[in-house]
Amino acid sequence: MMNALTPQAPDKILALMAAYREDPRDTKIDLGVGVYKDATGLTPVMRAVKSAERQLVEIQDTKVYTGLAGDPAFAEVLSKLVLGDVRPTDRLACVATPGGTGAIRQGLELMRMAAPDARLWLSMPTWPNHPAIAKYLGVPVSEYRYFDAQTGGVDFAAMMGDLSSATAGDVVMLHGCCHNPTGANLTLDQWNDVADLIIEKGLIPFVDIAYQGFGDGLEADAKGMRALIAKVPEALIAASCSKNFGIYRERTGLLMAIAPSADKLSVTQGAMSTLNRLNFSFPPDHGARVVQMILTDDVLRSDWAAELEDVRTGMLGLREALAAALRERTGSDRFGFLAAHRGMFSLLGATPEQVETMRREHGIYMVGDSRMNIAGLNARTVPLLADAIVAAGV
Ligand code: PLP
Ligand code: TYF
Repeated sequence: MMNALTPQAPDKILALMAAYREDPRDTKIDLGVGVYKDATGLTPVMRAVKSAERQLVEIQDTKVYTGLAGDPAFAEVLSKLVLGDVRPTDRLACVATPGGTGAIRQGLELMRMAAPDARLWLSMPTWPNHPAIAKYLGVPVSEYRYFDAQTGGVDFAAMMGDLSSATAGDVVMLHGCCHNPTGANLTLDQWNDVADLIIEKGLIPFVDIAYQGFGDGLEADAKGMRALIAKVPEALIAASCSKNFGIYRERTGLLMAIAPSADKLSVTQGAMSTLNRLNFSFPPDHGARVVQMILTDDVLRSDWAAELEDVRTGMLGLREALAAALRERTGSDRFGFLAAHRGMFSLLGATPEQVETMRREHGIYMVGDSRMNIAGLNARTVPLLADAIVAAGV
């Protein structure tokens, strides 16, 4: 059997992580994988997570299976955090999943089960796992233009133009906030326009939200998505707790499906629970329980929100410092988009050769498409990166 296997294309982001680790230079700078790092380069366990975990060890008296959908208390609090006051209680089906990736996978499985001929529309560019999972599942993919390399912003006219050729029943993947890899995001007005197009064309939105709290704040980051959800009859939402709770390896995510009417809730929930059973039976519970404890305890919740806010403002400060350092060196505002972007990532706009030069000459590791993880910087390395960008002729 194994004789028939052929080599699989490696995940470029994860391959870069390995290359960074093997580089012996102590001056190297890691702007690769999307993991938050503090000014000393560490990814600490958040205070509220540590505290909830300590309590959990004391109070947990069984580790028997949860339900196929995971703990309903987790789904309730996380769906409230994501959807806020547009959460449609009588139409909302949820399953806990292994991370946001698991939620995307289960959402695409649901799409394939319900509408095998529907196309999935992905932004160009997007997180590489979106097309990879869709392709593996045999879900047909179309791309819509999204990023304007000239301005570093969203090419909204092109996006709307491309989406207007989608067919009723097609699914449109949207990044809820902090677009990966570009860092360029829709305005609230643009979210509303996308919602109107989705309704007019009979499309189904699938929102991937993996960075709530990393852009403009927990509530602000959800605003556009909520405006969309308030309008559309059906939707899928994949939420990840990996980044905003810093619990990457606990694999904590939630797939939410908004059914078109309350009488379709039970069949939707049943399909989602069955898909969990067919893929892994019960979802991981530890991270979900920690998140649920934090979100339902006033002290833990405010401490978590405060620490997340420090993470967010720290990244914003680095963005501004980098844009300023480049303004100083180039005498232009050509890189001003770096300060306007939100989240962990920005697409710098360097060629693959320039990315390679920066890696070889300066030990700076960014993804080949010139995606930089802003959290990989600190006050000392911002000027080094600005020098390298200018030296590489970006
Ligand atoms: N979606 C996007 C756009 C991401 O960048 C990530 C990565 O963190 C995820 C989803 C899901 O991550 P995880 O499976 O670690 O929760
Ligand atoms: O884009 C990133 O860097 C993060 C982390 O297969 C990640 O989303 C990268 C690749 C992958 C899973 C997670």
